[in-house]
Amino acid sequence: MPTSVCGTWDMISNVNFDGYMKALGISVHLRKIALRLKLKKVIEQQGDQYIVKTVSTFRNYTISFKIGHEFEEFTKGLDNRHIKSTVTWQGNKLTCEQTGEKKNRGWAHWVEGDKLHLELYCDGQICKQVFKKNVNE
Ligand code: YOG
Repeated sequence: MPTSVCGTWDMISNVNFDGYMKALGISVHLRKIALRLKLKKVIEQQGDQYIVKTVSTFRNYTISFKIGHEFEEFTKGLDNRHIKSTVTWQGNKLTCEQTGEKKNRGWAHWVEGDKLHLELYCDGQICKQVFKKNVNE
C-alpha cells in the first residue's frame, strides 16, 4: 500500500518555481514575493472528497475534488484563470490535468518515505517541490 498523501507537509525544496510562474505570466513583483515563501500543504480526505490546501504567510489556496470528476477551478490569487481540472491516480501519483488557456498544465503528487513530492508543470516548465511530513500538525 502506498503511504497516504494526507497530512500536513512543509516545503523543504523548490526547483524552477520561477520558470513555472513565468509560464503562468506572473509579474516579477509577485514572483519575488512567492519565491521567498515556505509553502505548506495540508491534504485531507473526507469520504470520496479530497481537499488540498496550499498555505503561506502571503496567501492561501484551496481546492477540493473527487477522483475522476472534472471540476471548474478558479486559480484565485495565483494566475486568476478559469480552468477545468481532473484529478486521477496514475499508479501511486495523484495527478491533475488543468485545461484552459495554458497548454500542458497540471501537477502530480506522490509520497516517497516521509516526503511528499510535487511536480507543477505549465507550457514546458516543470517546478519540483518536496515537502517533509509535519508530525506536529
Ligand atoms: O497546488 O497548484 O498541490 O492546488 C503555486 C503558486 C503565491 C502567489 C501554489 C501564493 C503558483 C503569487 C499552488 C502561493 C504561482 C504567485 C501560496 C500550486 C502563482 C502566483 C498559495 C498548486 C496544487 C497541488 C493544489
